[in-house]
Amino acid sequence: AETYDVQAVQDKWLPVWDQLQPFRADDDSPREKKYALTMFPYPSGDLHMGHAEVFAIHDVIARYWWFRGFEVLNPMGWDSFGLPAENAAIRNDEHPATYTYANIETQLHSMQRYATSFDWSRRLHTSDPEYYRWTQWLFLKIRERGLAYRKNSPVNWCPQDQTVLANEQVLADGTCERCGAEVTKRELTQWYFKTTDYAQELYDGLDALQDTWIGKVVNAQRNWIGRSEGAHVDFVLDGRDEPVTVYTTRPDTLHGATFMVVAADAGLAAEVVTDEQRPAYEAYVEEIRKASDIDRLATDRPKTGVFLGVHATNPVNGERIPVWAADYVLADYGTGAIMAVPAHDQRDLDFARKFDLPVRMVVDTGEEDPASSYVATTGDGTYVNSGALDGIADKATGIRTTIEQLQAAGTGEGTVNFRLRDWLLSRQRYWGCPIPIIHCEACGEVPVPEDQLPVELPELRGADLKPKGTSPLGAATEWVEVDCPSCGGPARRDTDTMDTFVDSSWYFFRYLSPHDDTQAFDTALANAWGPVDLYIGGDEHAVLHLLYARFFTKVLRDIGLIDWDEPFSAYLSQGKVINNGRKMSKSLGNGISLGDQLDEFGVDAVRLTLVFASPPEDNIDWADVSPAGSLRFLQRAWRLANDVTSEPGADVTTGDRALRQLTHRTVHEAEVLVESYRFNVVIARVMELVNATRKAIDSGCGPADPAVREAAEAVAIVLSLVAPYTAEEMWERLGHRPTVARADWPVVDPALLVEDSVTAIVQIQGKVKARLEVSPDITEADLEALALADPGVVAAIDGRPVRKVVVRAPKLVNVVV
Ligand code: ANZ
Ligand code: ZN
Repeated sequence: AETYDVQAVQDKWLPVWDQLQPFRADDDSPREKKYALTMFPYPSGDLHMGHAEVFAIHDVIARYWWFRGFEVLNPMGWDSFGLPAENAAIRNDEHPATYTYANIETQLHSMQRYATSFDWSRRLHTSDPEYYRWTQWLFLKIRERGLAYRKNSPVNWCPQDQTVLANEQVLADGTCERCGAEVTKRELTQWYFKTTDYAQELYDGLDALQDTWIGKVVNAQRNWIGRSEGAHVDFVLDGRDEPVTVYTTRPDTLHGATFMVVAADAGLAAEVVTDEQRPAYEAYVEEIRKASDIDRLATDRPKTGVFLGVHATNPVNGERIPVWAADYVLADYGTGAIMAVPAHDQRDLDFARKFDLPVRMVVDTGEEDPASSYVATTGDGTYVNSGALDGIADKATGIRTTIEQLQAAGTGEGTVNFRLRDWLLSRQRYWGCPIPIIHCEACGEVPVPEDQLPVELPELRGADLKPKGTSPLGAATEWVEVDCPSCGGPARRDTDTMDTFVDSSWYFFRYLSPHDDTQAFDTALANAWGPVDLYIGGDEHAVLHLLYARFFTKVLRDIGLIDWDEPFSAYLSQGKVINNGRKMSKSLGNGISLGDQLDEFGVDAVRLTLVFASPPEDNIDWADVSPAGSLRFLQRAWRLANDVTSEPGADVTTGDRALRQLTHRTVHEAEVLVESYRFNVVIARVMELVNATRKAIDSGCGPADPAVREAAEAVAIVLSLVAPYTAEEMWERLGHRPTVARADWPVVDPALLVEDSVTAIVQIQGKVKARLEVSPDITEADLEALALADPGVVAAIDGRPVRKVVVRAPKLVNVVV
């Protein structure tokens, strides 16, 4: 018999699809629109198993939506600026553009062979001038709204990549997200986007996404934005006119504030320190510069600090408390100054203990006094030593009362604080979008006029791009030195480039019209297609890309370019492909090459394996799955199509009922399962249908029964969601023209979903007293019980003793009284 030649089938259908373009989205289609988006890759190397997984999962949804009558926008492009490409280019001693565009071609070819349903007419690259022209335009719009600015401050610095990093790019252990080097601090002038202006909205918007964003992302963003409610409290310092404001979430503990701490590296500490204490202070600052924020905030770290020589006055009781500088208070959080309440905050208590400062309990929780236990009590209790609060036993009342008191005295007020910082977006690297600003001695910052965009990246062929701490663009003298657009005098271009996360914050708008040279995107199109109905990507972007894209969306709305608020209505984060329980890595030598897998088993078997392995959000251990088994299954499915002998369009109503029921049940379940992302179960159901159809052909109704054709066609259609080549080949062998991807989804007949039942007759003394709908395989005992419980039967028996019951399941019950 003929065998299934996987590679031949692939070679056969790829050019056919290329010609048919079945997935081109029509902006003017009357069909309801769906926007399916999956994260676009960095062009570093060829595709890997991770891409294969996410594309396979994503494709199920996109293809399913086409089947269900939607017009589907499913675009793809490349996030082609950025450090990975630049570092690789330096390693290979070639220009980043050469490296980048060569990899894009490789990846494109692989994606097409992988039979993804992307609409290639929408393809874009963020490193193309036609794209970044609009990135620059958006930067200028954002700046016009006062949401882009430059400031000098201590910033995260990666000594390996020799560039600044956004807070979001520093991992929890204080290392660089890209290269793993220990991140340090540097004082630099950098560009920022004012994400903090949107902190509240970015936070509130998460509530509505709670149920449709699958995975940990919503909580990760909540924590990152870090909203807390508390109070600003003003403390007057000896010899200083302006009071110092602290931020506290526990204003109710004000009576327990026994000292004050200001961030050692903040301007305030340097300003208020007395001459006598200055040498000690300066030595201390020198010592702490090296530590990361994470280290500094850690509770288990020995506390360090220095007395600044001044005292502050507590506004609620007039008490004078010493002012210290320490590194466990961060300069850029809250106000950079705190009131220390050692009895009820462990870090303050550790500090008090180290420097022998007083500890005063103001909330009695029934536990041992923190002054002797050295364990701060943070729970609820009754206020003590707290003036008017004494005796109150409720924290909310304590906080409210204190805030009212402060407000009345003009020494404080309730406030909301966010952990979120502004987004540091400038980078001292070459391969990125140039910042469209010109610096003029006379005019200051001057935006490049819109009609002069894009500011093209100079080629710098042969130049040394190795990171040096300042942008390599500074060396492009001819490019840098320009006339000021405002006064015509000599001026210099900004030499920094933008973080690649800027490029990817708006790419889903540009897909709508990637070659439009009159605007970034068309508002009507954005409102018609947007927001994205489902976005699929990895968890690693939880707080970076997804937060930035949300910020951009809100700004674009406020500029009036769109009328919606959130970019991604639903989000699904896929698990990782691992091997032998470990992340794939060079050092472990456990990497799996996608190319090898595709050569050995073919595209469909790899895709099927990835989708079948687990629910999409779980990790897949390649050691636990069987692409060979997937391939055997695909061959079985393919053989069904060869065996069918009825003609297309045969009357199915006369077909084998049991097989028809299974077919319709399978299609119906596939609908429910796809919509709830249980793609692996869809495949399990199709496998059952394939087995049943095989049985029907070999030892049941036979290959000529129209029910067999109906089943085989349903298999081809549902299977096309994951195994498009096999499905297309089946479809052709079943007598249809390509492409199965745009075939009519089978219409489920509800009558075939109902379980079959039979009518049982209940007789008393030979007379019919009731009819019962029961399962054909009901037991005698069940049928008897059912019959005797029937109200009609009970009434007919009328309390007489039952002498005999004869049961002939499932049809008859005869009762003798
Ligand atoms: C007094 C107090 C008493 C505090 C108490 C806590 C417990 P979240 O929830 O994260 O916003 N804090 C304020 N600014 C700080 C800074 N720049 N660096 C380090 N710590 C800072 O935390 C707010 C609490 O963290 C504030 O409330 C303050 O300590 C501290 F029983 O004030 B609290
Ligand atoms: Zn000027």
